[in-house]
Amino acid sequence: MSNYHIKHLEEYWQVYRKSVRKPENFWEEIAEEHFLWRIKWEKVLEWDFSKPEVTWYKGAKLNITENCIDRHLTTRANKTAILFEPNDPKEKAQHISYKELHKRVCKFANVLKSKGIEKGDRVCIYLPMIPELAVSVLACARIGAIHSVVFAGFSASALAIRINDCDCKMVICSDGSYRGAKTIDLKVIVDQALETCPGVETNLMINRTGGEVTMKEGRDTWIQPLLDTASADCEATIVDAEDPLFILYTSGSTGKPKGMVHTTAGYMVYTGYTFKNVFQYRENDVYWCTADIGWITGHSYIVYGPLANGATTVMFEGVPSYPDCGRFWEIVEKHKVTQFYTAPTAIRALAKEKLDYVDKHDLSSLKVLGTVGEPINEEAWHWYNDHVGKRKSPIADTWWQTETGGIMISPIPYSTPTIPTFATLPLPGIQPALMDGQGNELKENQVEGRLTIKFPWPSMARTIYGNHDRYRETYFSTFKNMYFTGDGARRDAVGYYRITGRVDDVIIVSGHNLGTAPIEDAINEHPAVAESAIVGFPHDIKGNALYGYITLKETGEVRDQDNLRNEINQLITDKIGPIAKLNKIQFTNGLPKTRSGKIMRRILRKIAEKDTSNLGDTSTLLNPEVVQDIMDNAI
Ligand code: 7RM
Repeated sequence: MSNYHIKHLEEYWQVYRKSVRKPENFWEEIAEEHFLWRIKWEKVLEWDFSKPEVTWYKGAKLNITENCIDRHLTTRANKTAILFEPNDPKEKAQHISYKELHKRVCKFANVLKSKGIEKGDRVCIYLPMIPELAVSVLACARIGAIHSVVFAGFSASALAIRINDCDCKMVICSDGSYRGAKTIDLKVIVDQALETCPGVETNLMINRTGGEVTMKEGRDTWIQPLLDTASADCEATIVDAEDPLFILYTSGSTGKPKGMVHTTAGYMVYTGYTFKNVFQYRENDVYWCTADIGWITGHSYIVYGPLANGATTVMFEGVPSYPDCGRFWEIVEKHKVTQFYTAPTAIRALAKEKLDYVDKHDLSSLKVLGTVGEPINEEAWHWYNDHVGKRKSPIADTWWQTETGGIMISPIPYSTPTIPTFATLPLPGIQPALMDGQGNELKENQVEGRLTIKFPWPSMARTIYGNHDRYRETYFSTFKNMYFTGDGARRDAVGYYRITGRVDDVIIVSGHNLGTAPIEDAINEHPAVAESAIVGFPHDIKGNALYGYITLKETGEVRDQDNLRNEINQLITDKIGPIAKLNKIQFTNGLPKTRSGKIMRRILRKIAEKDTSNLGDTSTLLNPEVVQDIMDNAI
């Protein structure tokens, strides 16, 4: 029995049972067989969720870049590690071999050192999806510096908060970025942010767009001349298993973002293991995850997981709609992509477009599809399955979080079943539990509750940077001795999990617990609907009533809105019951979304409650302009 490439459901259960019966043995075996250590661990796991303190591979010494790069040089030196596809389809793709990647990372690391960066220092990386983003992340890891990547769509104020929260000494940015037809002057944003960041000594600049920039004497430096003269040898700094590898900010229930701290050994083992298993990765595959490295999905499943396996990982600079809505499929055809991993929001956007955009491309190279980020609705799942996968590529609906570091609940393609809207089964080593509101575990099947994890896994975040109390409060205080995910889930008759969404999205209407996701699913089945979001608002009789924000497909047709409202409520009545009917329906031009495509229900809730005095910071939204429009037309 192999822990990798599990081949059928029975084998999954064998591996799974083994993994939970003796977790230490399981994770020891994987760490031994598949990774490179300078010194092995004294103990696989120590943990205490009440503190909370978790230590994996105590005493082990390693460098993650030796695992992701150096060890492949004997067998894969000329194999493409990073396949860069630029924003402009006319610009040539770059095939960066493992040998070349090694050279670029070493040179970059030497430049960091020459600028005074040492083990443990924090470096903020604010870059578009260009190869230097991956290279700079790896260069930090090479010398034991802690990278904090901030998505290069965030505003100056959002960037400044993140730089200051973890006291970054250095920023790495570019002059600008290309996104579709637009060129964005990133340096202007960085300049503005740095006005309030006194701790930043150096700003290393990468030339991408060639736009005009003002350089601040003593602080700003172009990196290229330094790279040209830097040595291509850089001894990897050996770090401790539990030394921090990176900080990544995620939004919380308050305005202040949480700097999740991930450490080295456990993160490496878990992302390496899950990458190979979930994507059924084979040696000559071309794997593509469309996320941005500014999110955890990009950290774990564009950079570290694939490279730890010696894979070819695609990095795409652009957007799915440029130069037209067939771009994803054109790239799949061009590079013969075998695994394709994207978000439901992208699938829904592309499913709105003409089918011809998909159908005209040869997608026969695809073997495995994945989704991540949100619950995927039935309609989008079927569109993905029918038109992209041609019903022959299983879809891994992967549930996980910034905090979990890696995929937690997901089908294993070609082995365990896939079911629309179900993330299905926990991966080996993961022990989920569902809890009721009173803190009791729901042990049966066919139950719905709050999703928790009972036992540590190697890639869990260890703390919130500078605020361990908030870490304990947020994740370990709701349920004793358990990690609380903040999500709700249902377990069906055979034990498969369906994530129903954040539990803060549960609305109690006349004493009934209603999840927003199933109602939205029902609405989205209406042929005129593109997207919807449901929130609650106070109601004299029901306690709460439902307010629906609905975006229609753009067909140019004029529709009778009252008629549509009736049809939508009829659909809800048919699918869920009259209790879930909407009291108010507002048709919108768009829904406010985070940059990673998650609907910001907090803002919609405030508008529904007619409390718009304090909407919080909307500058980090993908589309801040829709907020005003929604407020103006609120019911
Ligand atoms: C990887 C990532 C985490 C939150 C999580 C869920 C939601 C993610 C799924 C999902 C249903 C999925 N990290 N979520 N994946 N919900 N099905 N397959 O997205 O930190 O940015 O977000 O995203 O609510 O708690 S994240």
